[in-house]
Amino acid sequence: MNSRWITLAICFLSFLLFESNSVTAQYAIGETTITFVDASRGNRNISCLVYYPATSAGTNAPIAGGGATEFPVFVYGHGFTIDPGVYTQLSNTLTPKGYIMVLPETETSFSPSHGDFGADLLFAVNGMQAEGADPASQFFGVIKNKTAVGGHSMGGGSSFLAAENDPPNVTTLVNMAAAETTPSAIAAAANITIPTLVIAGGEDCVAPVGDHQKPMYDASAASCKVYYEIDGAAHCRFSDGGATSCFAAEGFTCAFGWGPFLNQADQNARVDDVLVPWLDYYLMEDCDAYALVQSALATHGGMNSVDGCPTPPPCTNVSAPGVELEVKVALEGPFDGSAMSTNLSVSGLMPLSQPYNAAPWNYVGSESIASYPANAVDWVIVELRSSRAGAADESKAAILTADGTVLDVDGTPQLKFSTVLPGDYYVVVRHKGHVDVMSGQVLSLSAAAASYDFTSAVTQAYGTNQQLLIGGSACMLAGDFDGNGVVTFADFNAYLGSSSEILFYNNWEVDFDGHVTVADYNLYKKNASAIGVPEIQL
Ligand SMILES: [Ca+2]
Ligand SMILES: [Ca+2]
Repeated sequence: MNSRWITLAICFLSFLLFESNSVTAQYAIGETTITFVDASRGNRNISCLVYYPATSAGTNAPIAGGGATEFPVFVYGHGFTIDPGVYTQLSNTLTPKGYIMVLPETETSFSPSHGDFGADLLFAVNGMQAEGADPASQFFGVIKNKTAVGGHSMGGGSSFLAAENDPPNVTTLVNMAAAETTPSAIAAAANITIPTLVIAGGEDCVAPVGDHQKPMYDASAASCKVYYEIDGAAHCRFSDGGATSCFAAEGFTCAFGWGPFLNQADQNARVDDVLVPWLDYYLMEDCDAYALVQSALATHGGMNSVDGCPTPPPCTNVSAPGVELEVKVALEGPFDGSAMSTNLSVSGLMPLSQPYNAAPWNYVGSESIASYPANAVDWVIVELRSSRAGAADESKAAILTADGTVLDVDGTPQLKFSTVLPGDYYVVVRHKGHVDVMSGQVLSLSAAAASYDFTSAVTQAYGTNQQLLIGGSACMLAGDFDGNGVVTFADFNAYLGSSSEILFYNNWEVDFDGHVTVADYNLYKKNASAIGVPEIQL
């Protein structure tokens, strides 16, 4: 270890004392099998073992996250004649952290096609993305568009074939004791520029580093590549210890001149020390994790090379908080089939400060306006949530206008949420007197404004019958006078307590003519027993 590495090691060891891995989720391991069918290769069946983050352990257990969390995928190819089920050291480590492991079960014979196996790995990468987009799949909506492809031995070599020419859905290439293939993995490496981690065993007598992993690494055109050769690591111990056929061959090949060897547990742990933060960095987008890769490389001896990779601090690309959203929504009460009434602002009844600072909203925001924007209808609350049932990550009071456009208090249609990080959010719109709505889809929000239009279809609101169509526009349901998300007799009582008030601004004045009359009651009555989805109820 040269002095530079010693300095780095000391630096990172002290850093580690204060660093906690931000990927803290721990999930149970669900298992299933998926068979992808590749029509371009004669309807070839590619059966895969799949280990995924689940709410409880077991076969086909419900996926974790309630449909609101996206998980990255690691597609991993088995070694020559090795059962794909003996890599549980990887799934047992990675799946609880939120990774989906996918292991193709093809090409397990004594005469495998490396080319087909590489194509199978890539097909599984794209197949999982398709599952994420398929409403009929158990993985609908939960597949992150970040995937690692890799493998062990023959599967490692084949992973170079899969990643050749940087296919669009492959984020990083990671393999262990990769063996040269036909066609050549070494040749394919020259056509790969995605970040690549080559893990090798210093005592690998089956696929010795000088003939296999080192030439692959040297040939790689990756923008960031790491060669991690673990002292004492042997070929077959890159499995969970169950690779029986591999161990038989290894025992014969390595009888003389090799060793001493790391034991199974230590070898697996050395792999994890670099593999886990590498995947956390590239697939979980945990910026801090790259420093852990470097500290592990510096701490563990062996022959390591790093080329072109980020140097600390690697987090200059950390997302700044702040997202923008444009939203359109319509209220049944004041909507005449083409626009909403602006009577509350025209007659000066609409307050100049947000009115949701009372129960059941208890929203404490200080939004106010000096004067009404053109065509102001009323105040609404817009919430962003990272999960459907969770609390709001950030809320804003904003001004609904006659055509459904919601304005920020600065008068522009870009609602500015200043504290949340760019990411995926559900949108909730609340209005006193109407049943609140939540977006049917999750939205990817960033500093560049995205838009969501609740009025374009009833189904833009999550759940069944959460809006009604008037003159071609989907509208929020009137009559929830107490704002709790369901229309019941309690709302009628709220109305009854103030019927016949004139020039009035309150929840039960819901057609916005400024008077509490039978017209408001009739809106309640037609929607009586409407039930908002549980996620919006207060
Ligand atoms: Ca109610
Ligand atoms: Ca009225």
